[in-house]
Amino acid sequence: MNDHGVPLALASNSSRSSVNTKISYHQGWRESFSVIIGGDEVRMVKPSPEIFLEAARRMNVEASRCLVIEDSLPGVTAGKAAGMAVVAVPSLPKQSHLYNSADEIVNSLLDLQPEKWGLPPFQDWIEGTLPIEPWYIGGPVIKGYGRGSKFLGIPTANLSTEGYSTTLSEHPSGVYFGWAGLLTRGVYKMVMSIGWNPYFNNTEKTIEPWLLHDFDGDFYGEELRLAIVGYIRPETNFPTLERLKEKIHEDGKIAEKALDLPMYMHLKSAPYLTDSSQLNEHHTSPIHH
Ligand code: RBF
Ligand code: MG
Repeated sequence: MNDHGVPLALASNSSRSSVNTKISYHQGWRESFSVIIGGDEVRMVKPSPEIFLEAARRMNVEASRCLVIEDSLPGVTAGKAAGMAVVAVPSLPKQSHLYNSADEIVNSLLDLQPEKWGLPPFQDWIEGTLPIEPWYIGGPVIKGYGRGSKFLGIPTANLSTEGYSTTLSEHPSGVYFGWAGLLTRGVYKMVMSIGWNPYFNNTEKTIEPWLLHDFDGDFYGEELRLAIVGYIRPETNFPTLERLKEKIHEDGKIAEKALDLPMYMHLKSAPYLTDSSQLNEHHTSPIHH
Protein backbone atom coordinates (compact mmCIF):
# COMPACT_ATOMS: atom_id res chain seq x y z
CA MET A 1 0.00 0.00 0.00
CA ASN A 2 2.88 2.31 0.84
CA ASP A 3 4.28 2.00 -2.67
CA HIS A 4 0.93 3.14 -4.04
CA GLY A 5 0.71 6.15 -1.73
CA VAL A 6 -2.18 4.67 0.25
CA PRO A 7 -1.82 5.95 3.82
CA LEU A 8 -1.95 3.35 6.59
CA ALA A 9 -2.92 4.03 10.19
CA LEU A 10 -2.44 1.77 13.17
CA ALA A 11 -5.21 2.36 15.72
CA SER A 12 -5.07 0.22 18.84
CA ASN A 13 -6.78 0.22 22.22
CA SER A 14 -3.37 -0.55 23.74
CA SER A 15 -1.39 2.39 25.05
CA ARG A 16 0.74 4.27 22.58
CA SER A 17 3.90 3.21 24.36
CA SER A 18 3.08 -0.50 24.30
CA VAL A 19 2.17 -0.23 20.60
CA ASN A 20 5.55 1.39 19.99
CA THR A 21 7.31 -1.42 21.86
CA LYS A 22 5.45 -4.13 19.95
CA ILE A 23 6.12 -2.75 16.50
CA SER A 24 9.76 -2.04 17.31
CA TYR A 25 10.42 -5.80 16.96
CA HIS A 26 9.43 -5.71 13.29
CA GLN A 27 11.75 -4.05 10.86
CA GLY A 28 10.13 -1.37 8.74
CA TRP A 29 6.75 -1.35 10.46
CA ARG A 30 7.16 2.04 12.11
CA GLU A 31 7.86 3.66 8.76
CA SER A 32 4.96 1.98 6.95
CA PHE A 33 2.32 3.75 9.07
CA SER A 34 1.62 7.41 8.50
CA VAL A 35 -0.43 7.55 11.71
CA ILE A 36 -0.09 5.52 14.91
CA ILE A 37 -2.64 6.11 17.64
CA GLY A 38 -3.04 4.43 21.02
CA GLY A 39 -5.99 4.02 23.35
CA ASP A 40 -4.55 6.59 25.75
CA GLU A 41 -4.74 9.26 23.04
CA VAL A 42 -8.53 9.29 22.77
CA ARG A 43 -11.33 9.87 25.25
CA MET A 44 -13.15 6.64 24.41
CA VAL A 45 -11.58 3.43 23.09
CA LYS A 46 -13.16 0.82 20.81
CA PRO A 47 -16.08 0.00 20.49
CA SER A 48 -16.38 3.78 20.31
CA PRO A 49 -15.64 5.01 16.76
CA GLU A 50 -13.47 7.79 18.13
CA ILE A 51 -10.06 6.18 17.56
CA PHE A 52 -10.81 5.45 13.90
CA LEU A 53 -12.30 8.90 13.28
CA GLU A 54 -9.22 10.46 14.85
CA ALA A 55 -6.93 8.26 12.72
CA ALA A 56 -8.80 9.35 9.56
CA ARG A 57 -8.58 12.98 10.61
CA ARG A 58 -4.82 12.69 11.10
CA MET A 59 -4.43 11.00 7.71
CA ASN A 60 -6.57 13.75 6.24
CA VAL A 61 -9.00 11.32 4.56
CA GLU A 62 -12.76 10.98 4.84
CA ALA A 63 -14.03 8.17 7.07
CA SER A 64 -16.18 6.77 4.25
CA ARG A 65 -13.04 6.18 2.20
CA CYS A 66 -11.31 4.14 4.90
CA LEU A 67 -11.04 0.36 5.17
CA VAL A 68 -10.64 -1.04 8.68
CA ILE A 69 -8.97 -4.43 9.22
CA GLU A 70 -9.87 -5.79 12.64
CA ASP A 71 -9.36 -8.93 14.67
CA SER A 72 -11.56 -7.98 17.63
CA LEU A 73 -15.32 -7.63 18.05
CA PRO A 74 -15.15 -4.16 19.69
CA GLY A 75 -12.93 -3.11 16.79
CA VAL A 76 -15.46 -4.24 14.19
CA THR A 77 -18.20 -2.36 16.04
CA ALA A 78 -16.01 0.75 16.23
CA GLY A 79 -15.16 0.65 12.52
CA LYS A 80 -18.79 0.32 11.44
CA ALA A 81 -19.83 3.10 13.86
CA ALA A 82 -17.16 5.28 12.23
CA GLY A 83 -18.85 4.77 8.85
CA MET A 84 -15.96 2.73 7.47
CA ALA A 85 -15.80 -0.54 5.54
CA VAL A 86 -14.59 -3.34 7.83
CA VAL A 87 -12.82 -6.60 7.05
CA ALA A 88 -12.70 -8.90 10.08
CA VAL A 89 -9.85 -11.35 10.64
CA PRO A 90 -11.28 -13.12 13.69
CA SER A 91 -8.72 -13.83 16.38
CA LEU A 92 -10.84 -16.73 17.60
CA PRO A 93 -11.01 -19.57 15.08
CA LYS A 94 -14.49 -20.98 14.51
CA GLN A 95 -16.06 -17.88 16.08
CA SER A 96 -16.52 -16.05 12.80
CA HIS A 97 -20.34 -16.06 13.16
CA LEU A 98 -19.90 -13.43 15.89
CA TYR A 99 -18.36 -11.04 13.38
CA ASN A 100 -21.44 -10.71 11.19
CA SER A 101 -21.53 -6.92 11.28
CA ALA A 102 -18.26 -6.80 9.34
CA ASP A 103 -18.48 -6.28 5.58
CA GLU A 104 -16.30 -9.33 5.00
CA ILE A 105 -14.76 -12.02 7.18
CA VAL A 106 -11.45 -13.54 6.12
CA ASN A 107 -9.66 -16.45 7.73
CA SER A 108 -6.28 -14.73 7.67
CA LEU A 109 -4.49 -11.74 6.20
CA LEU A 110 -3.27 -14.10 3.46
CA ASP A 111 -6.81 -13.86 2.07
CA LEU A 112 -7.15 -10.10 2.10
CA GLN A 113 -8.00 -8.71 -1.37
CA PRO A 114 -7.56 -4.94 -1.30
CA GLU A 115 -8.96 -4.60 -4.83
CA LYS A 116 -12.38 -5.59 -3.48
CA TRP A 117 -12.32 -2.27 -1.61
CA GLY A 118 -11.13 -0.01 -4.37
CA LEU A 119 -7.51 -0.28 -3.24
CA PRO A 120 -4.56 -1.39 -5.36
CA PRO A 121 -4.12 -5.19 -5.32
CA PHE A 122 -1.24 -6.91 -3.53
CA GLN A 123 1.35 -7.60 -6.17
CA ASP A 124 3.13 -10.56 -4.67
CA TRP A 125 0.63 -13.18 -5.91
CA ILE A 126 2.14 -15.21 -8.73
CA GLU A 127 0.43 -17.96 -10.77
CA GLY A 128 -2.28 -18.40 -8.14
CA THR A 129 0.18 -18.58 -5.26
CA LEU A 130 1.42 -16.28 -2.53
CA PRO A 131 5.09 -16.68 -1.57
CA ILE A 132 5.54 -16.83 2.21
CA GLU A 133 8.52 -16.79 4.54
CA PRO A 134 9.36 -20.52 4.34
CA TRP A 135 8.74 -22.66 7.38
CA TYR A 136 9.76 -26.19 8.15
CA ILE A 137 8.12 -29.07 9.95
CA GLY A 138 8.73 -32.79 10.04
CA GLY A 139 8.13 -36.06 11.80
CA PRO A 140 7.04 -39.61 11.20
CA VAL A 141 4.12 -40.13 8.84
CA ILE A 142 1.01 -41.19 10.73
CA LYS A 143 -2.22 -42.78 9.60
CA GLY A 144 -4.92 -40.17 9.02
CA TYR A 145 -8.65 -40.73 9.07
CA GLY A 146 -8.30 -43.23 6.23
CA ARG A 147 -10.37 -41.07 3.90
CA GLY A 148 -7.62 -39.77 1.65
CA SER A 149 -6.78 -42.73 -0.52
CA LYS A 150 -10.00 -44.65 0.01
CA PHE A 151 -12.59 -42.03 -0.86
CA LEU A 152 -10.72 -39.40 -2.74
CA GLY A 153 -7.74 -40.98 -4.44
CA ILE A 154 -5.71 -38.37 -2.61
CA PRO A 155 -3.34 -40.22 -0.29
CA THR A 156 -2.11 -37.73 2.27
CA ALA A 157 0.98 -38.44 4.39
CA ASN A 158 -0.24 -36.91 7.62
CA LEU A 159 1.99 -35.54 10.35
CA SER A 160 1.13 -35.72 14.01
CA THR A 161 0.01 -32.39 15.39
CA GLU A 162 1.34 -33.22 18.86
CA GLY A 163 4.18 -30.94 19.79
CA TYR A 164 3.39 -28.47 17.05
CA SER A 165 1.09 -26.22 18.98
CA THR A 166 3.18 -23.09 18.48
CA THR A 167 4.01 -23.66 14.82
CA LEU A 168 0.44 -24.56 14.05
CA SER A 169 -1.06 -21.61 15.85
CA GLU A 170 1.42 -19.25 14.19
CA HIS A 171 0.24 -20.33 10.77
CA PRO A 172 -3.34 -19.82 9.72
CA SER A 173 -5.29 -22.77 8.42
CA GLY A 174 -5.36 -23.05 4.66
CA VAL A 175 -3.93 -24.77 1.61
CA TYR A 176 -0.15 -24.44 1.25
CA PHE A 177 2.52 -26.07 -0.89
CA GLY A 178 6.20 -26.75 -0.93
CA TRP A 179 8.77 -29.53 -0.91
CA ALA A 180 8.58 -32.84 0.92
CA GLY A 181 11.64 -34.91 1.78
CA LEU A 182 11.42 -38.58 2.66
CA LEU A 183 14.83 -39.34 4.12
CA THR A 184 15.13 -42.74 2.40
CA ARG A 185 13.60 -41.78 -0.96
CA GLY A 186 14.08 -38.20 -2.11
CA VAL A 187 12.43 -34.81 -2.40
CA TYR A 188 8.98 -34.39 -3.97
CA LYS A 189 6.53 -31.65 -4.79
CA MET A 190 3.83 -31.34 -2.18
CA VAL A 191 0.50 -29.58 -1.59
CA MET A 192 -1.13 -29.65 1.81
CA SER A 193 -4.01 -28.55 3.96
CA ILE A 194 -3.66 -27.33 7.50
CA GLY A 195 -6.78 -26.91 9.54
CA TRP A 196 -10.07 -28.47 10.46
CA ASN A 197 -11.21 -29.77 7.05
CA PRO A 198 -14.60 -28.02 7.10
CA TYR A 199 -16.10 -30.66 4.81
CA PHE A 200 -15.47 -33.31 7.45
CA ASN A 201 -15.85 -30.89 10.36
CA ASN A 202 -12.78 -32.22 12.18
CA THR A 203 -12.40 -31.13 15.79
CA GLU A 204 -8.60 -31.17 15.66
CA LYS A 205 -6.32 -29.15 13.47
CA THR A 206 -4.52 -31.53 11.11
CA ILE A 207 -1.51 -31.35 8.79
CA GLU A 208 -2.27 -33.28 5.59
CA PRO A 209 0.44 -33.17 2.93
CA TRP A 210 -0.26 -34.78 -0.44
CA LEU A 211 3.00 -35.79 -2.11
CA LEU A 212 2.64 -35.27 -5.85
CA HIS A 213 4.25 -38.54 -6.89
CA ASP A 214 3.09 -42.12 -7.41
CA PHE A 215 4.55 -44.30 -4.70
CA ASP A 216 4.51 -48.09 -4.71
CA GLY A 217 3.43 -48.64 -1.14
CA ASP A 218 2.68 -46.86 2.12
CA PHE A 219 5.35 -45.18 4.16
CA TYR A 220 3.77 -44.93 7.56
CA GLY A 221 6.42 -44.31 10.20
CA GLU A 222 8.99 -42.89 7.76
CA GLU A 223 10.49 -39.51 8.58
CA LEU A 224 8.90 -36.77 6.46
CA ARG A 225 10.37 -33.30 6.20
CA LEU A 226 8.45 -30.37 4.77
CA ALA A 227 9.55 -26.96 3.50
CA ILE A 228 6.40 -24.87 3.12
CA VAL A 229 7.03 -22.10 0.64
CA GLY A 230 3.70 -20.66 -0.45
CA TYR A 231 -0.02 -20.27 0.11
CA ILE A 232 -2.88 -21.07 -2.27
CA ARG A 233 -6.29 -20.56 -0.61
CA PRO A 234 -8.29 -20.85 2.58
CA GLU A 235 -9.88 -24.15 3.54
CA THR A 236 -13.53 -24.14 2.58
CA ASN A 237 -16.57 -26.33 2.70
CA PHE A 238 -17.92 -27.97 -0.45
CA PRO A 239 -21.43 -29.09 -1.39
CA THR A 240 -20.20 -32.52 -2.48
CA LEU A 241 -17.18 -34.77 -2.02
CA GLU A 242 -16.71 -34.62 -5.78
CA ARG A 243 -16.27 -30.83 -5.68
CA LEU A 244 -13.78 -31.10 -2.80
CA LYS A 245 -11.82 -33.67 -4.79
CA GLU A 246 -11.82 -31.47 -7.91
CA LYS A 247 -10.59 -28.49 -5.93
CA ILE A 248 -7.77 -30.49 -4.31
CA HIS A 249 -6.64 -31.70 -7.74
CA GLU A 250 -6.67 -28.11 -8.96
CA ASP A 251 -4.51 -27.18 -5.93
CA GLY A 252 -2.13 -29.96 -6.95
CA LYS A 253 -1.80 -28.56 -10.49
CA ILE A 254 -1.18 -25.04 -9.18
CA ALA A 255 1.51 -26.33 -6.81
CA GLU A 256 3.22 -28.49 -9.48
CA LYS A 257 3.49 -25.57 -11.83
CA ALA A 258 4.49 -22.95 -9.27
CA LEU A 259 7.23 -25.11 -7.77
CA ASP A 260 9.08 -24.90 -11.10
CA LEU A 261 9.49 -21.15 -10.60
CA PRO A 262 13.04 -20.35 -9.46
CA MET A 263 11.72 -18.52 -6.39
CA TYR A 264 10.19 -21.75 -5.08
CA MET A 265 12.51 -24.25 -6.82
CA HIS A 266 15.61 -23.20 -4.93
CA LEU A 267 14.16 -24.43 -1.63
CA LYS A 268 14.14 -27.98 -2.98
CA SER A 269 17.75 -28.18 -1.84
CA ALA A 270 17.11 -27.04 1.75
CA PRO A 271 19.31 -29.35 3.88
CA TYR A 272 16.46 -29.93 6.31
CA LEU A 273 14.60 -31.99 3.69
CA THR A 274 17.20 -34.70 3.30
CA ASP A 275 19.63 -34.51 6.19
CA SER A 276 18.63 -36.58 9.21
CA SER A 277 21.31 -34.89 11.31
CA GLN A 278 19.41 -31.63 11.01
CA LEU A 279 17.45 -31.22 14.18
CA ASN A 280 13.80 -31.81 13.67
CA GLU A 281 13.00 -28.44 15.06
CA HIS A 282 9.65 -27.31 13.95
CA HIS A 283 9.23 -23.81 15.20
CA THR A 284 11.58 -21.87 12.94
CA SER A 285 13.49 -22.11 9.75
CA PRO A 286 16.81 -23.98 9.99
CA ILE A 287 18.13 -21.82 7.15
CA HIS A 288 17.79 -18.58 9.03
CA HIS A 289 19.33 -19.80 12.30
N1 RBF B 1 -10.73 -30.37 3.37
C1 RBF B 1 -11.77 -29.50 3.45
O1 RBF B 1 -12.72 -29.77 4.15
N2 RBF B 1 -11.73 -28.31 2.76
C2 RBF B 1 -10.71 -27.96 1.95
O2 RBF B 1 -10.74 -26.87 1.35
C3 RBF B 1 -9.62 -28.87 1.82
N3 RBF B 1 -8.57 -28.59 1.01
C4 RBF B 1 -7.54 -29.47 0.89
C5 RBF B 1 -6.48 -29.20 0.04
C6 RBF B 1 -5.43 -30.10 -0.11
C7 RBF B 1 -4.33 -29.79 -1.03
C8 RBF B 1 -5.45 -31.31 0.63
C9 RBF B 1 -4.33 -32.31 0.48
C10 RBF B 1 -6.49 -31.60 1.48
C11 RBF B 1 -7.56 -30.69 1.63
N4 RBF B 1 -8.63 -30.96 2.47
C12 RBF B 1 -9.67 -30.07 2.58
C13 RBF B 1 -8.56 -32.10 3.38
C14 RBF B 1 -9.15 -33.35 2.84
O3 RBF B 1 -10.49 -33.35 3.20
C15 RBF B 1 -8.45 -34.52 3.52
O4 RBF B 1 -7.08 -34.45 3.26
C16 RBF B 1 -8.94 -35.85 3.04
O5 RBF B 1 -10.23 -36.04 3.43
C17 RBF B 1 -8.14 -36.95 3.67
O6 RBF B 1 -8.35 -36.99 5.04
MG1 MG C 1 -6.64 -5.76 17.64
